[in-house]
Amino acid sequence: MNHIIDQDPKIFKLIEGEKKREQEVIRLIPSENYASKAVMEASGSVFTNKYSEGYPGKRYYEGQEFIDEVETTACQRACQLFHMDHANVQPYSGSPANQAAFLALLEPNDKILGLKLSEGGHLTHGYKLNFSAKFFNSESYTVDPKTHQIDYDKILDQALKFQPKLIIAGYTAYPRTIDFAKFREICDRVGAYLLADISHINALCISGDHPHPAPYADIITTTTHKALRGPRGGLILCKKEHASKVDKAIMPGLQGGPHNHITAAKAVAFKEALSGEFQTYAHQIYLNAQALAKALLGRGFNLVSGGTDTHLIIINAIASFKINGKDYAKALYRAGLETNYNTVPFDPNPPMNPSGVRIGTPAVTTLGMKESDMEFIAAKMLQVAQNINDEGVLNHIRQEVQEYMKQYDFSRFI
Ligand code: DSN
Repeated sequence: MNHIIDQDPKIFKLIEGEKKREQEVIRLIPSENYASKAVMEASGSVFTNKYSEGYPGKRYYEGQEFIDEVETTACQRACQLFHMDHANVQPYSGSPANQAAFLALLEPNDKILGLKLSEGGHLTHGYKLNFSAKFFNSESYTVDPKTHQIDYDKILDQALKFQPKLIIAGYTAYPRTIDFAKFREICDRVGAYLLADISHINALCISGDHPHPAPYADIITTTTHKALRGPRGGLILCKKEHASKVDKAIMPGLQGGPHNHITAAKAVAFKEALSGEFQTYAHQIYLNAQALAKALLGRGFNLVSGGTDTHLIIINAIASFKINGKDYAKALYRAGLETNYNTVPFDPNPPMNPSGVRIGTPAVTTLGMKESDMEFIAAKMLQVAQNINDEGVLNHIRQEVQEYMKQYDFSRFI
């Protein structure tokens, strides 16, 4: 940082502020993490200077001898990691990856079926204001009102009536196991493609703590950050038969020049994720989420679906403490615990002021937290709920959290 400090002290100061913040708060947003310094170095490398529209060996610019090998390596590693025939590492993030999957498999106005946004689906899975509903004919399935879990029989009935050309499985705020085999059966009954968006569960699919969609999905999309711990970016994996359509959908269909520095960082992250150490980390994410859910349930918290099978938990703050999700998340943050507010299934409240708070264990697991640390987190979360309007108590908890965080070694990331 010894150049930016002189050249742009304002931005330098803001970066330093964020560095300090990330070391002082307990980061529980399930889509966030700490990327390794190796990933950060690659993403800050000279590859940011280079244009490479096209694919390795077929570019429109000269000077590709290094980036071609980087991109080929990233694709090979991604295929090995996710057991799929073909990888495209160029998507700028998860949303463009989903757009490209649609563009590859569908025509405008084709029918798509995805989980409703307010029940855990993603914007790009058919939300009315998103491209996925504006350019395609979208219908949403819902979770069961009692169990808050996916009801496969109901989805089959809906699919038989609606006849979608694409069904999306894989979510942003759904804490339970997804049965990709059952989704394949439903897709086969109606002749639909299966798109598995594993952005949230990517690491658990790698470690075997969540079933892998590879045998069942036509296309898999994922972000490369979140639990996977790479740079901010997207990835598409597919069967051989869809490879050329997927590549054409990304370029020229949707994007221009790939972000080569991010491609390099993705390659580094995939190498990390192929290691035994990553398997241990990903399994610990799962164990920590189990321990955190148990610790919260033991303290009277109401959790959507009654718990978790994955890395994430949704607390119904209204049902737990008669506090709305936004107020609770804001109080938690004042006490040094970072979460995001989230709708709960069939939420009577609007998305900007919903009933729930979403938490997850990837970032704290990266730091080295174990099951016993989840007791500390649950205890502090209860104390915040019980003292939501007492700034003195919230400040005291924040100091305790800052002290607690001093035991972790951030030099690997920051
Ligand atoms: N916005 C992301 C998340 O926080 O889960 C999903 O794309």
